[in-house]
Amino acid sequence: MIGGMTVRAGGSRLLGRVWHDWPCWWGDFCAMLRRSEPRQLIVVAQRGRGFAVGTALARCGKGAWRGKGLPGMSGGTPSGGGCWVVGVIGVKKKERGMRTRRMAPIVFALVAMLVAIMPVAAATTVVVTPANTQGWSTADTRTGGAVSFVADAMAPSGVGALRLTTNATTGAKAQYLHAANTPLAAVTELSYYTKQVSAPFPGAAASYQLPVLLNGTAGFTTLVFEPYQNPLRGPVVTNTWQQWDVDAGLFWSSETIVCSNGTITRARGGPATYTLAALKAACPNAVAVGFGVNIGSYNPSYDVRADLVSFNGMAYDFEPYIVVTDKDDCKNGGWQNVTTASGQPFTNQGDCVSYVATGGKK
Ligand SMILES: [Ca+2]
Repeated sequence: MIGGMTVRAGGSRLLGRVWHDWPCWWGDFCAMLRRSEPRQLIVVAQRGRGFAVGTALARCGKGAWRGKGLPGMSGGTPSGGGCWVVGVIGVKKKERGMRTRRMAPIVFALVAMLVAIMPVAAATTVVVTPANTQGWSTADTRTGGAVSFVADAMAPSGVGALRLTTNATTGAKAQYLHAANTPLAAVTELSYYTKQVSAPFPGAAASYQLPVLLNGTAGFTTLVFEPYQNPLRGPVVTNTWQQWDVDAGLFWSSETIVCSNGTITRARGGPATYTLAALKAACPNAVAVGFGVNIGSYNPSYDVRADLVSFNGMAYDFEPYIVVTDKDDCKNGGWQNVTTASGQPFTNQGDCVSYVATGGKK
């Protein structure tokens, strides 16, 4: 493979270029993408021992995935194993329908191959911004509740985090969820970071929510992890980022559901009594249909933050903006998607390139 070449497959152009500095497994389907190119992409990548599959815009820098402020996947500097993009499908909109059908079996083959030879990734990160929410939505956010993206210099990843607030009413609720379709039996890793900024209750923090169908296609309930109900995980400390090992904790259920091996009893607000193992044992056909964070209802006057919300090894890094790190990110309209380190937008491509070239002056 020769750097800079456009690659072709099946007569349709794959967006991006061959990245010649990295080993690649899949011949014609190996390409690196420019940030400014369309986001209807499926990327299969390996970084170190992990891999990621998803709709994302990934970019490998020379020798590194630059972990901060990139859209799509990022995750810091890889250890020696390197980074392979083994399958990329990126087509212009008018070609997409045809290409999606044709390429799907190839993607599944790639995924199967990766699953067969590698453990599940421990820490693949997807950057979520207001402009590119990566499948997240405000879901059941109600009057008086709000979800926003804020700068936070102490956030565990990047330059910011997700903010959830409720006003003084008990009906206020703020929620941010991502869809899933994963057998509960296959759910092994759940975690997130929270920071309580202010609240009337010492243990207040965003809960980790896991909407599930406990009987596979029926039996909907939401399993809820709340940091203050999990004393083994430590107390909530105001104005401090804290990571919570959710899969090792206790959950309460929003509904009573009778499963094949036991009944899960509703306990809205707690106490949290169910381990993940107990839920899997009682409800062997359960499917996780989403995950995310929530405050309310009956959590008035909360101001809390969350970041690196992780589901089965895929961590979501909430960021208010994307800081430019490479002048290539400015080209082909890309300047409109990136900002200075302090979040200031650029006025044109030249402004953006100049900012990078001068090491951050604007
Ligand atoms: Ca962040």
